[in-house]
Formats: sequence, C-alpha cells, structure tokens
Amino acid sequence: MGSVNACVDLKRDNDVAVVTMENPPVNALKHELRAGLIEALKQIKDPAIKAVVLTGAGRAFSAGADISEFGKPLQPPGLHEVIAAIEATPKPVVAAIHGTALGGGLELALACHYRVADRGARVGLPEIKLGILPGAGGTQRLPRLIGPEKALEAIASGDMIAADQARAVGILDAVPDGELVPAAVAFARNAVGKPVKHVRDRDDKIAAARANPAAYEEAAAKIVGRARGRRAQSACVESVRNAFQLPFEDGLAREQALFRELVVSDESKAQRHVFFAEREAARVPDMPASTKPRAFARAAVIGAGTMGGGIAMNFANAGIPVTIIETAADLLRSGLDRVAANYRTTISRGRLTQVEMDQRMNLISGKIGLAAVADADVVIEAVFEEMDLKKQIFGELDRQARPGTLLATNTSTLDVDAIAQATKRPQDVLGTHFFSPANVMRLLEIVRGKATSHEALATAIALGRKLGKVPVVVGNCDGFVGNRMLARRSTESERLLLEGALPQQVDAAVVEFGFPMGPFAMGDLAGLDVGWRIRRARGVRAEVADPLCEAGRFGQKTGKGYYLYQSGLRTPTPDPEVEQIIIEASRRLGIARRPIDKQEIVERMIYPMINEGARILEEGIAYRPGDIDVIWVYGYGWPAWRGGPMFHADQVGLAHVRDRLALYAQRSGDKTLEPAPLLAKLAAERKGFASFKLAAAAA
Ligand code: T1G
Repeated sequence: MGSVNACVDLKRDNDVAVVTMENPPVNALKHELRAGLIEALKQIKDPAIKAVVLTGAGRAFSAGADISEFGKPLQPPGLHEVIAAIEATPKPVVAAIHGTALGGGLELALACHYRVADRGARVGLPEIKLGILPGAGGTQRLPRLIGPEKALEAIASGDMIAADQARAVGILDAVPDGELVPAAVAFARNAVGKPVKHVRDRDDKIAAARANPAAYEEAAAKIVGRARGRRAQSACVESVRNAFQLPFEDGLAREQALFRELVVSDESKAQRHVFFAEREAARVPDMPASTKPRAFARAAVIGAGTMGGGIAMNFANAGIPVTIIETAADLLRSGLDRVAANYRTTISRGRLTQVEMDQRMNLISGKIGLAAVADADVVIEAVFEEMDLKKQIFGELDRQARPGTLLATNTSTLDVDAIAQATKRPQDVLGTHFFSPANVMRLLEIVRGKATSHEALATAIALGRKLGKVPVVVGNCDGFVGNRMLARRSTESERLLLEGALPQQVDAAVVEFGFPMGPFAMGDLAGLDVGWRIRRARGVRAEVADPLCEAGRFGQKTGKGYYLYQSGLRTPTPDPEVEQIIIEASRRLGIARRPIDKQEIVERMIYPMINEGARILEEGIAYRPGDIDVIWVYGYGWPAWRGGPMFHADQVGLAHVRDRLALYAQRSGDKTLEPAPLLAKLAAERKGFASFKLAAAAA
C-alpha cells in the first residue's frame, strides 16, 4: 500500500482501503490520475479489503476532466474505463467529497455505490459552461438518482449544488459532521455485506417520466427556447431524455457521441478559451510571485448613489463590514433604503432569506464625513464623475486614511493618475471600475496608475476575487479597455443609422450574433442623457442621439429614447418619430440612405472594437488578448460561446477583419477604422492575436 503513482495514493484503515486522488490544485482527472485509479482498483482486490473510500487531497474531491487535455489525442485509460472499473468492484465503494466534485469528478462519484460529503462541499456538472455536456455518464446516471427534470435543471444550468441541497435531492447519501474520511470509512464498513444497487441500475426515478414525459418536455422546451439555437443545450436535453427512453448502454453511447461532436465545436473552444483567460487575467506579468496582498477586513465606500450602494453590497455579501459615507443625512438615508430595497427584491425572487438579508444589512453602516475612513483597510470612492470633486476627496482621504489603506476610485472615464496625484501616496491609489448593477455584474476592471505599487495591485486582485468578481488589470487611458472599445461601436452605430439602418435592425443583428441586447436598447436602459452630458462637456455632437435628447427622449427613464416604452414596461417598440429624426439627420448631412445587410451591420459593430483592442495591446493597456475577451464577456454581454472580440477575430481570420476595416475606413474617411499596425502585421504574417506576447510588443 502507499502511493500507486504520482497522482493516486492508497492506504489501509484496517479492512477499508482509502484511495486518494492527488493532482493539485483541484485533482483534475488527467491521464496519470486515471491510470493510478485503475491500478488502485486492481490492488483492492486483496480479499482482506472489504470496502473502499475514494477521496481527493487538497481543496477538492475533483474538478473533473483535465480541460487542458481537450482537443489532444485521448491517452487511455479513459474516464469511462475508470468508471466501469469502479462499478465492477464487488465491494462497497464510497465517495468522500469535500470542496468541489464537478463534471467528471461528480461522474466518478456517481459510479460509486454511496456518496458522503462534508457540509461545505459543492457538487455539479458544469460542462455546459464549456460548451459541452457531461461525457462520462452524468446525463444517464444523475437522472436515475434524482429524476430527469431535476437532472436536466442541474445539467443545463451547470450550477453548483450545496451539500445540504444535494443530500435533500438524493445525490448524497450522508453529510456527516466531524472529519470526513473517518466518517466515510465508517459508512463503508457499515455497508459491507449489504446489497447495493449501482446508480446505473436504478429505475425508480425515471419510470414516471418514461410513462408520462410531459413534465420533462415542458422543462426541455424552456431550455431549448432560451438557448437561441445553441447546440450544447439541445444536446443536454436529448441526452437526459435518453436516460428514461433508452437502455442505459444505448443512452451512454449516444452521450459519448454528443460529447465528441461538441468538444470539437467552435462554441466549446471559445468557452474553454474564456475559462483559462479568466484565470490568466488576474496575473500581472511584471509582478513578483512573492507579492503579498494586504488584509481587507474593513471597507468604506464614498457615495451612496446607485454604484456606491451596489459596491457596498458586494462587501456585505462577502461578510466584510462596510461603511457608506455621504455628505448629508438624507442622501445617506436614501442610499441605505435603496440597498435594503435591492435585498428585498432578491428575497422576493427566492435567492436570499430574510435572515441572510439581516446579516448583510448589519454589516453595512452609514456615516457623514470622510473622517469615517480612519479604520478602513480599503476605501472605494464612487461619487459623481467630476475631476475636481474626486481630487478634493482624494486629498482629504490622504489626510484621514491610515497608512497602507488601499485608495480606489470607481471612475469609468477619468484619469486615475491625475486623481492619485491629489495624494502624497499615489502608490496606494488605483481604479476599481465596477459595472452596473455593481452587486450583480462580475467584471472588475482594476486600473493601474503609473505609481500604483505591486502590493496595491495584489490587494485589489485578491479583493476582487473575495467579492466574487473577475478581476482584470488594465492600464490607465481614456475609457480604459471596455469603454474605450465601446466608444468605437457607438460611433459606428450612429453612422449606420445615418446611412440607412434603423435602431431595431441594428439591435436585431447584434442580438442574433449573441449579445443579450443591442446598442440602442442598451443606450435607452443606461439613459441617453449620460452620454449627452459628456458630449456637451467635450463639445462633440451626435447627429441622431443629440436631437433625441433635445426632444427629451432619454430612454426608459422618460418612456422614450431610440424606442417607445409603454408605461411601466421595458419592451422596446420601434417609433416612427425616431425614424423621422434619423431620416431628417441623413437629409441634413446630405447622406443618401441605402439598404444595409446584417453581415455589414455585425462587422461594423464588432471590427472597429477589435481594431481598438489591437491598439490597446500595442500600448500595453491590456497585457493579453484574453484579458480583453474576459472584459467583454463579463462586463459587456459578449456571448461566452464566441470567446470574446479578440478570440472571435482569430476565428474569423485577421486578414478578413483587416480588409473589411480598410473598406469601411475608405468609405467613411474615418482614419480610426484603418487597420491598427498590430492587426495588419499579424494578418500579413497569417497569425492571430493568440500569438501576441506583450514582452515582444514592448521590446
Ligand atoms: N481542468 C484543468 N485545470 C483546471 C480545472 C480542470 N477541470 N479546474 C481548475 N483548473 C485549474 C485552473 O485553470 C487554475 O489553474 C487552477 O486549477 C485553480 O483553479 C467527462 C469532460 C474547481 C471551482 O468545469 O470551476 O469533466 O490558473 O483558479 O477559484 O463530463 O476551477 O492556477 O494555473 O478556478 O478555487 C468540468 C472547472 C470539466 C470545473 C475551483 N469541470 N473548474 O475554483 O480555482 S469537463 C469544470 C472550476 C468534464 C466530463 C467532462 C474551478 C473550481 P491556474 P481556479 P478556484
């Protein structure tokens, strides 16, 4: 007994063998681990061993198949062989789950006779988030354990299920208190000699659906309806249906065929790209690995407006006490009331309990005056977008905040270096750009100033993760990364209207591409007056948006913008009055309107952003193309199954993007549409952005 190989350990607890998976950090089921499990299962044939416990070392049972092995030739034994070997074991096998058991990790556990977990464990089949479906029997075994409808919900959402919930629905057999492995060993010993049924042989949970699949088909129709034609969702629906319509082996074979089809799809490649890019985005190339984040046990947020309140909720949701600071009691009161109202909405949607709301509200306090930052480890300023006001606040924070406090601004447009210079400690100043609604949107653009220290950066990244955000470090420039690229799309969307398109046509094309909303509906949601104020301050005119605003059409908040909104409704309705304003603008500018097809619309909505993304990489404002993709997926609704703008450009081919941009630049005379040097260079070299390395560009 002892280590079977570098990834599997086998120990004896008298007559019970404990098989431990060891592939840090999350026991991904790479080839070597699979081979070690097969070998361990051979060794437990020893008659002295009466039962087996399968568990994982470190922080997880197993996060499933090794995603980095996808797309490479499969090295045997495959996961199916391991699972078949477990099921062929005549002795009770108990999975002891702590941390996470996800994907192939849960499928391994479903092959065991019993599953026990500690209270903090979470299980799930998140394959859909990678554009695939569970490929090691999950779509056939889970329905047999919890019924087809619940299984479909778990598989189509890919969400994690907490231990208590997993016990309640029947995935887990026990959630013992105390030490997990000893409890699992006792559970296994107690199962010796008792008849056990493999999950694969269970029929009690699927018989009802076989007799009457109506409930299943109703749930399936909703999922397919929401999928908007995406293949992975319909494959999950088909495969789970097979669990109650086909014999087990036939359902399993069909699942494998669907898996093989999906794993080579562009959608899955795109979602796997986002998975790894998201983890890479938190790495700062020039930051020594030894850099330690400072503690952030207490926070303060300046400003109780919509953003300030949302940011404070993130801290409370993460269990960190936070003080919201305002200049006047009424502003503070309305801010705290808005936070409470937000929590009540979440309760009404069944996603929070009153007890949890009370716990979080107890972590949120309100104060008047900046002196209240004295005991905060991190301060986030979220006041009005006005430079003088921000400089005045940071000057005061410099006097009031403790040495070493992280001083962050939530500005989305202003110069972080200029704000930092209002203090004597610019090394502790950076931008933490949250996205509205701040308590919901997962992206956190961390804006690095010229003087920002590695320690401050490391603290902001760790804080972002603690708040459940996806942190991406970017450089300081006008609009940072996301808004800077979005500005290119806004310019082009206005130009499309002047040349012949209508808002509903542009939005429909962008939604069909995969965005949840088009630029004009999004403008109406955010409020057209925001951009109008900025344009007027900058002395810039928008030929369509300005006349709309001059007519009081600010969007949903005034019941009309690019669209009309029936009172109380958020459904955009095309408005002939807008069409007239647009046609009048074209006439005023002497532009002959022409039909514009979907492909041109999509290209002109996306390629100028890709081009700006290339400039952002050239300037080192973003370290990697993947960072830009993560920003767009988590902050701007770019569909994850298209990988992000830079990944998409590589899939389309940079030569095509270059040539179309050159055409649109020539047509419009807009020099910003001319292909950026990096794009032109990579296209000429027949390479993609994936080949881009910052160091090489900076050299
Ligand atoms: N494969 C390869 N690497 C993985 C991995 C995996 N499944 N999961 C995590 N990593 C790496 C990750 O890239 C990072 O690396 C490090 O581990 C820590 O991860 C047949 C085919 C488990 C909830 O989709 O959701 O099974 O950046 O930073 O925040 O049906 O990782 O340090 O170099 O995310 O604590 C299905 C994916 C696979 C789960 C932990 N499984 N993982 O989160 O750490 S498909 C998943 C996660 C499958 C079968 C199919 C999370 C986590 P690095 P981390 P974390």
